[in-house]
Parts: sequence; structure tokens; C-alpha cells
Amino acid sequence: MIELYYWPTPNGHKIAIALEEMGLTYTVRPVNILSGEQHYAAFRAISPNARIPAIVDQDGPGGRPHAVFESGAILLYLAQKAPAFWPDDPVQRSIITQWLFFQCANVGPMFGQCGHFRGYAPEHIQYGVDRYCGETMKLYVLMDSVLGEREYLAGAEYSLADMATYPWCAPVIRALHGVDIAAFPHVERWASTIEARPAVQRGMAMLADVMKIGNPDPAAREALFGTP
Ligand SMILES: N[C@@H](CCC(=O)N[C@@H](CS)C(=O)NCC(=O)O)C(=O)O
Repeated sequence: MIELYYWPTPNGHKIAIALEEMGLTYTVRPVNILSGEQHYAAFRAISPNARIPAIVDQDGPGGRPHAVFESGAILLYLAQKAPAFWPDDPVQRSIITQWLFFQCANVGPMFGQCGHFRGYAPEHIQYGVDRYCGETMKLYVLMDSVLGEREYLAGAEYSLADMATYPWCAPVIRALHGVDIAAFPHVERWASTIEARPAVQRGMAMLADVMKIGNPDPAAREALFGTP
């Protein structure tokens, strides 16, 4: 049994989607990041950076519980455990890993800061908006060009890279980032194809009612953006 420490955000959705796609048995352990549960010592023992998602595989290697934090590491762990979405071909594995790391190192951080400066900063800081939303647009340009040449980010097959990237390009999130999707027709085609997958719909729906995009109240703001 896999325990999924989760809240319905783009990084959480990646793992909810992957578990659904892979058909692994799991149970959801909600971590309310708006009320500060990510800072509890018990959770930090699993996820030292105090962020969701994290998993504990009660049947880990050697039959012992194994905890994993960082969404990219979780996706790689699950793909190898299932096994699923982890092709035998080392070249294809390498390409998938590259686009997965591209998401974790670029799409997540830049889109996240774009959303922060557009939607959450307590004061309007134009430099922050320009810097991060500008980087976001550059990443959309790159993804649009890649997806103009192939079906999915890592090639002809749907992969871990798409599971990681799609939640950051879902309609409600790209609206937060001020993305005019009509300007990126290949990303739009790709996102629509992924949205139609039943496992993606189940993953995106997980605890969907508890999280609203918008300005957090002061307590949530402190939980999310406060000093240590
Ligand atoms: N690099 C991490 C990022 C995880 C992350 O930023 N999670 C956010 C939700 S999307 C979180 O837990 N935020 C709580 C906080 O910042 O206190 C990953 O990919 O897992």
C-alpha cells in the first residue's frame, strides 16, 4: 500500500495522476498546506522540505517502508515499482528523464513564481511579474515548438514528463499565469489530449473541492509564505 501525502495543487496532481495511470493501490493522506500541516514534525520526517507531494510505500524495497519526497523522484520511483511508463529502451528512458527534469527544474519553479507574483504577492512588483511570467512564456514557446513536432513531450508516447507537466498547463492554472493558450496551439492540442484521459480526470478531481485558486487568508499566507 502506498500512502500519498497530498493537497490538490499542480505538484500534488502529478502524483495523483501517476497513481491512477499506473493502477497502483494507494490511500490519500491530506496535508492541508493552507493550515500549516506541511510544517508538522511528523510530515517533515517524510518530506524534509515541508512540501507536498510525498509518498510512503509501506511495501518498499526489502519489504520495508520507504518514503520519497520531490515529485520527480516520486514519479521515477512509482514507474519502476509498477512497472509502467518506464520503457526498456535506455534511449527512451533518457529522453523521458530529460523532459521530466525539465519540468521539475524549469516549468514548476518559473510557472510557480509567475503565479505568485501575479496572484499572491501582497504588493504588485512589476519586476517579479515580468521576470517570472516572461520566463513562463519562453517555456511555453519551447513546449509549443517541441509539441509541433511530436505528440508528447518525450516523443510519440505519453510519459512521466507529460504527467508532470500537464497539471501546470491545466486551464485554471494557465489562467492564473495569464497564458493566452490560442497563441500556443500545439500545447493546447496536447493539453486537450491529456485532459481526455480518464486517469487524468480522476487524478485532477482528487480532493478538488478543498483548494480554491485565489488570495489566501492571512493564516494561510503565513503557512505558505511565512518565515521559518
Ligand atoms: N520541488 C517540489 C515542489 C513541491 C511544492 O512546491 N509543493 C507545494 C504545493 S504545489 C507546497 O507543498 N507548498 C507548501 C509550502 O510552500 O509551504 C516538488 O516537485 O515536489
